[in-house]
Amino acid sequence: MSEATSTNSGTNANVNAKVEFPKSNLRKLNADVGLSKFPDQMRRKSLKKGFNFTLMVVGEYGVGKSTLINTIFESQIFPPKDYSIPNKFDAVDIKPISAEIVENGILLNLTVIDTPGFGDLINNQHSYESIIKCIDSRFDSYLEQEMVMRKQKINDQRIDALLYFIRPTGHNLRPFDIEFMKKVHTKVNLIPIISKSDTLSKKEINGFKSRIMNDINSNGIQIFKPAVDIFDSQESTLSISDITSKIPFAVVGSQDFVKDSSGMLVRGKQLPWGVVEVENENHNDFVKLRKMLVSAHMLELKSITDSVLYENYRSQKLLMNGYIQDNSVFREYDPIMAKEEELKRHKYDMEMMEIDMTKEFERKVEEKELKLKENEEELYIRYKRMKNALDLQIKELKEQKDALEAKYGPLSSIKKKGIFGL
Ligand SMILES: Nc1nc2c(ncn2[C@@H]2O[C@H](COP(=O)(O)OP(=O)(O)OP(=O)(O)O)[C@@H](O)[C@H]2O)c(=O)[nH]1
Ligand SMILES: [Mg+2]
Repeated sequence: MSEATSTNSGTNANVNAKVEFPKSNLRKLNADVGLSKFPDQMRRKSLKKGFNFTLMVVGEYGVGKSTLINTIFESQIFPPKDYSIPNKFDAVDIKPISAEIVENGILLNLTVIDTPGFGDLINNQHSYESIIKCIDSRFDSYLEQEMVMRKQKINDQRIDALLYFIRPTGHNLRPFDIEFMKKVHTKVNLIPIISKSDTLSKKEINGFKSRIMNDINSNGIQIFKPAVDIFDSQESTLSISDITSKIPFAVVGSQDFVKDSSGMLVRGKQLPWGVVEVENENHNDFVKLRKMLVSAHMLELKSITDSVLYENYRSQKLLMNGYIQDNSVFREYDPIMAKEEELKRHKYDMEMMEIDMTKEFERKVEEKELKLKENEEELYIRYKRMKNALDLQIKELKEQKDALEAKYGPLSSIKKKGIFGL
């Protein structure tokens, strides 16, 4: 039975009968994948109880889902598979796998939901249905818990991002891809990926990417793009536009190590014409995808899931059940109000910073003035010493002159005649 069909999706259901999603194959893994670049405040939170992130991977049989996830998290999250055994599906089998990943003391409670069978059914309508049920049932579980307990205590299993794998055909999106994306784009952060990009040339990839983006835009499909904030530094604005320019990410996944041109061992694939390196930005977009997903925008993905996607779902669900949501009651869910509060907070921080900077400036000026005064005194003492030494010299010279004049007469007459009268 699939995960979605085993859950209870009604909001009127007994809330104590909390939906428990299977946590299979929990692994504890150490990694170096960019978690430690989380902002400090999140870091402290993560150190204490861990940070939950739920990722769904969708794509046809053998498109490279498991390999890419293992490569991103540098761990054997998905065990190796025997491709000699043919797969036969009569339903999409929703399979969550959980892992605890630790990097420099940061704990990530990762859940990856695999969807074997997607796109491989005789009637692919069922492919969509199982996935939509899975997304909805996780929203429902959250909604049910939210009605009876504090937000901090909720077991949050909502899906924070959906990686949609596109085969590297080099053509266009298929009607099937478009239909699926249209069904899920308002429910989940959609991230399109061209897998196995090493099978296409750079030129083919560029053409494929622009055809995919045309299809996405002309069908009004919303995909996740990191947002540029007016308060972002120039550096972070550039980094965001660099990431965005790579969408849809054309990636290579590999857990194997091969020798690069300089003989160094790198994660990559040995091809007949050379080595394709997973983490070489000239070879593919893996680094940018991982940066977006793990180190730079994981919190943003979670926040959009919470404040936009879940909120849409929740309002619709409550409306269907005869409730009208008053957003002023749910202040934390109103994106406009949240933004205004963020602006206020930012203004306050700026004012505080200005006060601190003024104080620091005044302290520095005072320090400098004191130093100048000390220097001035030191200079005066040196001047005094030199003047005394000079006075002494003048006095000595004068005494010598007097002695000479006593012996030879006034110096003015000696000068005229010369000592020897010449
Ligand atoms: N050339 C190339 N091969 C890849 C890449 N990623 C994965 N593969 C190979 O493709 C095959 C399928 O990879 P998986 O990661 O198991 O694919 P999957 O989508 O998880 O497959 P299912 O779980 O069966 O649906 C394996 O033989 C991988 O070694 C890639 O980036 N380039
Ligand atoms: Mg797999």
